[in-house]
Amino acid sequence: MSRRLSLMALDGRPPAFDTPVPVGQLYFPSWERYRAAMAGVWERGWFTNHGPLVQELEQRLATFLGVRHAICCTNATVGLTMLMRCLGIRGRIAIPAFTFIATAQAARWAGLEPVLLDVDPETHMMGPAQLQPLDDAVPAAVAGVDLWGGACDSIGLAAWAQARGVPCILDSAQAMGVCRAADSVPRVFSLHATKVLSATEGGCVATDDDDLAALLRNMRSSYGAGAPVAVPVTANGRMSEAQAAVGLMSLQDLPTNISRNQQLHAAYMEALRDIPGVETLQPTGAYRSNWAYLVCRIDSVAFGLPRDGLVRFLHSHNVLARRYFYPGVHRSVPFIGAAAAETLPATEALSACLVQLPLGARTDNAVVNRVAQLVHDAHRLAPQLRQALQGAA
Ligand code: T4K
Repeated sequence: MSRRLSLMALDGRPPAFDTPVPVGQLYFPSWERYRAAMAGVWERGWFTNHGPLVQELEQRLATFLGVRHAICCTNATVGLTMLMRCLGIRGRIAIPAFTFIATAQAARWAGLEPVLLDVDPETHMMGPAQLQPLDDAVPAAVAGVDLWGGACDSIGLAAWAQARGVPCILDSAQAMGVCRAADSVPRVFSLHATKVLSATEGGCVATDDDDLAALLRNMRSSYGAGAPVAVPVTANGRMSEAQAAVGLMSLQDLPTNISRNQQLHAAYMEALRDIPGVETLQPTGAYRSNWAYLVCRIDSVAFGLPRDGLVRFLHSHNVLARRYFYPGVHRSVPFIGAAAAETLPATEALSACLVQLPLGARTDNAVVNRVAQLVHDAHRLAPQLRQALQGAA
């Protein structure tokens, strides 16, 4: 899908937006706050290696998440890889095929073979029901993935894993600020710029397990590790002071940004309500969402255009809607053929019909209404757009 600025949109009008409107959260502190935070870093002359800001962020995140340990690292992909290595998992790990490719890539970096499973067609997440095919071929571990500001059934996944004596972990890259029923599953959050809590890049592994935390700190680097613990391999998974400074400000702003998201999400629900073939999804499985994702399911027959047609129309108006997750992991290099498409009907269907619309800092009520109006227009102009798309193909 093209991200170029268009001169003329697919319906022949000038683009609705002069500058691209992205889907990412992109909530950042003001330049003045950033400058003050960086001045402190420069004054201390301490830029990385588990400095005071990383230590403060770890403490604040542990309190916020209600866990004994929050271990900050470079990004969630590195955090997932380190977690898998520290748990000593060898062999096969069950993950959903409907996830960001990073879940599977982390497994690969950890030397594991991902077993790609389907997801629930309603929640879009893998739960214990999807693990059933593995009852007779138990993998070495299970990794659930939280999606769309919701929470997967981590208690069910953990119970399945525990009954078979294997570890369960969570890829909670998208789930910072999501409140769920308590479990004791170690998990990894992303603090990427597009996430609701951002350190520009960053990740955080959360666990109550003291031994696991010690392993993670030693594997991440020798700095800030406390007592030395033997690990199979060390990495440089450190978070810098500059990242932590942004992360601390972002954590301070998190409640405000989540409420803002919630209000914008409700505005989208209202504005998209009556468009045939468009279903706007609510987060599932959590008792409080971070409202960071606006996901619509497009029924191409009722809407008049396939999902990809809508995305191309929106891009031509500089709305950078995304097709997360297209394609499924089983159709992405290097995992092509790792699972047969017939075994993944929900993944196949979801990767063909979901679209994410902009939410977050670059969005306000006016943007929501204009984007929703464009979706209305796409439905109304569907026959004309189908022709334009065919011509452009
Ligand atoms: N597991 C799951 C379930 C995940 O969703 C992710 C990441 C991970 C694991 C791995 O976490 P990390 O290792 O990244 O910490 C984006 C994000 O890069 C990625 O973090 C996220 N999930 C994924 C779902 O989306 P891209 O490559 O599709 O999007 P990107 O970076 O092009 O940005 C999206 C939009 O935001 C674009 O229109 C451009 C705009 N943008 C982006 C950045 C970074 C800006 O305007 N400014 C910016 O600084 O992956």
